[in-house]
Amino acid sequence: MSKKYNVCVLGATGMVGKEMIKVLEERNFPVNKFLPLASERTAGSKVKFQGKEYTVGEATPESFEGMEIGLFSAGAKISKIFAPEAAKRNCVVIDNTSHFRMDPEVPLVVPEVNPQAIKRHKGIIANPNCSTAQMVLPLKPIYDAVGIERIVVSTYQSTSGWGKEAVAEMFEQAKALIADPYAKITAKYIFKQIAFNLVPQIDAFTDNGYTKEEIKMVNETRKIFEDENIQISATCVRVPVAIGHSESVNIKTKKKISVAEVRKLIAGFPTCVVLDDPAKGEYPTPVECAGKNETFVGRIREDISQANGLDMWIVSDNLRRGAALNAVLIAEKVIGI
Ligand code: 3JN
Repeated sequence: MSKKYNVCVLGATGMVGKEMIKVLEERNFPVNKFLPLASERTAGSKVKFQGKEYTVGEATPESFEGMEIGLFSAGAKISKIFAPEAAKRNCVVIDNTSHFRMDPEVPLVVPEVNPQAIKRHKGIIANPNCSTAQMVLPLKPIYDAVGIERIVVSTYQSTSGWGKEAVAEMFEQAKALIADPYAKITAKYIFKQIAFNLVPQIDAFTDNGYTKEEIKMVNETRKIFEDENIQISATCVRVPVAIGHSESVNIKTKKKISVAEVRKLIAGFPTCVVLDDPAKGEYPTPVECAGKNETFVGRIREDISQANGLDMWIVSDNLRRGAALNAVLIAEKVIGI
């Protein structure tokens, strides 16, 4: 019989944690013991795995005793405390928070893009930010074929990226505004009203005017491509969509490449799908991509404003591709399947 692993999910009650459990099930990950964990705040609630109900335990350093794989998504502060405790006990942590992403000792991995980095791990492997993960996938085959000099990206990020409270807030605001267009809206989780609105702020502002989310995209993309010379500028925007992040991406390649060649390269890259037929009005939207594992690319066209410029539209399920699926794919590589 092939080996099965003791797997814990820290942050099991959150949107990403729940998706992690679903993806482990769907992919038939070889689980021996399953242990859902959370911080003090949500421990005690119930989750289901393979038809069995489990009570979510409160994470303590000892929880990781005997665990072999830990999928973490309970926030950066929790990861900071518990990831080293788990790693110390030989539980390989795949961490979905920003805490370890830029640590030179910690590989930052999208398995289809830089699987070679996994081998360097010392007990902790980082999952990129959801917006970075879905962007680097279709860019990777272009990067390998002709090089990328510069990336300018604007994101259209769904509320689930900020957690279930943000999704609920969007629906509550929408309900109030449908009942009364003049309803007074007070934003609680997202920085401003999100229903029927756009909010060009994700995470806190930094000193240079960019938000942390935007800086994450810059630094993480460079780390994953192992290329500090790529010039990157990002604008991250929250949009009133529940699941699925979209990105308008403009790149300047080092050598010229045709749109037909780009379509072929992306279509041939694992887990990427080209949905791009302007004649038929075909392109991806977040609603169509939610619940799916693939990263969808459309609107691929030559940028008419510069030499070697390309524009494209990249859409993916942020909870899956940007988080849960990416983590489970890393775990599969760690155990060698
Ligand atoms: O809002 C999104 O769409 C993505 C948000 C990600 C996020 C939110 C709060 C804290 C992160 C992240 O994954 O980078 C973090 C964090 O871990 O710092």
